[in-house]
Amino acid sequence: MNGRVLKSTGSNYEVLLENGEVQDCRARGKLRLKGYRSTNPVAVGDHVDVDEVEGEYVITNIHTRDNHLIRKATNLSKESHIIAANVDQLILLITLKSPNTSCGFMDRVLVSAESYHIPSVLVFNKIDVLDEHDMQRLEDLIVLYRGLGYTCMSASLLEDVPKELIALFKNKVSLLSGHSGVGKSTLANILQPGLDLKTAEVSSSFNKGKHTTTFAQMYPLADGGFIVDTPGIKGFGVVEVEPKELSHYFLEMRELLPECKFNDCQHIIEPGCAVLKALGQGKIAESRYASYLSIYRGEEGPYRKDIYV
Ligand SMILES: Nc1nc2c(ncn2[C@@H]2O[C@H](COP(=O)(O)OP(=O)(O)O)[C@@H](O)[C@H]2O)c(=O)[nH]1
Ligand SMILES: [Mg+2]
Ligand SMILES: [Zn+2]
Repeated sequence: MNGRVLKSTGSNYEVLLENGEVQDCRARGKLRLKGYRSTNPVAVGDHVDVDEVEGEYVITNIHTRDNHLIRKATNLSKESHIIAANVDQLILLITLKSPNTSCGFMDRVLVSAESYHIPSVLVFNKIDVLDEHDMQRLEDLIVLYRGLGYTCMSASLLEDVPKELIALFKNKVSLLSGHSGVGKSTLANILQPGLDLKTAEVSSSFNKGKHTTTFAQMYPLADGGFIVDTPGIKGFGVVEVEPKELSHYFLEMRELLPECKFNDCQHIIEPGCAVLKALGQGKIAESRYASYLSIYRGEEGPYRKDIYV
């Protein structure tokens, strides 16, 4: 039988089977997808084969993953923990007021998602609280990020919810990301009344240094699709990308890379750099290049504490 892992608690898995039942499963010993050195063999979002033997359900096979979110088990460890697999999209909620989301934060999340091969959609919320000046900033940002190829939309979730926003989630596995207070819980509740994402609550205790052992979980939406909740995991924004690879995850830089004079160009001071040339011509936004430099130099910024999925 085919199934989809909804929840993992270390050694037991909740799997949605193709017949619509949710069953507790264990994984067959030594089950492991080739090429992974993770502490957990089976991850939330995995497509699996399940066998039923005398009322016991056993995961016998993991299908190849389209993508996966991964964290190092500890800073020193080579082993990693797979947070979730086969995520279709990241929905990044942004507010320009209460709270303000900086370009630096947005770019960190986008680069992070890009490095996991997860497409992102930008949703600007709380437009009801914006004045004329903020509205201009909003328009500029939408022009910038649409120009990069990202889908952008704006909303005021308390007033009315755009149909296109709801439609985004249909039959997709989505991660909701954004600062605390941007409206993640509000949106989750609109999509699935009663859905209580743990993200914010656990994340705030996480910030106080408490250890949390809560596991990621995938919640089915009534209209089809899933939201992945990753309590306590600041999986986005803390970019785990080698500095020399970083420009691959800035969409406007990626296409210029073959034009840099040096193969190993880092786009900082090198002669014949196509990125610096495009920056000088105004073809790359200064805010984007500033984000590039900030991530490249390993600056986390004061907003780091609020970062979570
Ligand atoms: N003015 C305004 N407030 C909103 C909007 N969407 C959500 N809020 C409010 O913003 C606060 C934070 O929302 P919440 O969903 O808890 O954010 P979360 O921390 O990202 O989960 C709540 O008081 C919401 O009612 C909106 O479009 N406009
Ligand atoms: Mg919340
Ligand atoms: Zn260059």
